[in-house]
Amino acid sequence: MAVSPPMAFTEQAKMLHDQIDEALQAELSFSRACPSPLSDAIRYAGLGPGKRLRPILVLLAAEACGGIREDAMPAAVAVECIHAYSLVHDDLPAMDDDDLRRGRLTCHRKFDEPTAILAGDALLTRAFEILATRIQPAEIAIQCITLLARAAGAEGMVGGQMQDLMSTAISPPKMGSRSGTQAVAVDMAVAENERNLEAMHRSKTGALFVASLQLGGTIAGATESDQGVLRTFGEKIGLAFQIVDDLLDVAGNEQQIGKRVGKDDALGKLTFPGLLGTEQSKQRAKEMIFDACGLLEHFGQRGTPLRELANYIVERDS
Ligand code: GRG
Repeated sequence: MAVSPPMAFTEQAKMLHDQIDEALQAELSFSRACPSPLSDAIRYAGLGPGKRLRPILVLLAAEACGGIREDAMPAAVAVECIHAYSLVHDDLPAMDDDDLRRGRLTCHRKFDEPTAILAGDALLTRAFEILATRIQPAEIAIQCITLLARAAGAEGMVGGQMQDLMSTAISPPKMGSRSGTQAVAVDMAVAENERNLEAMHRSKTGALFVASLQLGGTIAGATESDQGVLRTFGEKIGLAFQIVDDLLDVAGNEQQIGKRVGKDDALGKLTFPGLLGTEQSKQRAKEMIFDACGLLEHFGQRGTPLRELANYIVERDS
């Protein structure tokens, strides 16, 4: 019997993307009890042309731990619903006030602000409905609900968003003729800013990456050591993802990324390129991905797709 060659990662990712979208389509269908402007807004936000990175992480983590993709699909869809809700709310005038997302009008610009707020609320609640009703046995469903609620909530993504709203960079002393004490003060301010920035992103973006991997692991019956590897791998790729996101905001192409660029700088936000410079930021992201990929040795061959996804995260241009 002829053995088919291994599928290239881009083809595999496209296939996963399509399978996720099919499942998302089904889960974001509503009865007439949901007013049609609301279901239109939910589907606009939930099915928009995104990369589906987080649900792909759920599926690949499940497979790395010896599980089956189909069993992990409800959790993949639930994570994407949380992600879509966070984007809708993040784009609102009270938050980042954006008019472009995924190459199209943001939800509140396409519909209106109250509808976008409600669409975000509905995506958030749908995520937990999917976990509660589609995952068996109930004990695993409860573990998944707990995991995702913690990652998305006040001690995770929402808390990270609050840290972002509160964040102000500590200004290092002005450097004229830089004395020894001044140099130490500058280094300390930079280190403190870096710590704050990393802590904020660990919650705001990283928590959902980690949760995605752990949901996949939980459904596949991962061991504690599998989960430990997935957690550290998720933390590292989450941070690398954010560094690349900051770099794209500085030098990315608005059309390719599908959102406004240069906003971080205009708002005086603390960013990795702002803090470390472009080259050092790129280097940092590459190191994170290198370390993350090393951890995947734990899964042997089954870790290969996660490795390829990690490399995509640092090489992406959108
Ligand atoms: C709860 C209001 C609220 C916000 C949560 C995650 C978050 C905080 C806000 C999202 C804003 C943002 C742009 C964060 C930077 C990193 C990020 C999540 C980028 C978008 O993710 P991609 O690139 O998006 O995976 P696609 O469109 O591909 O799904």
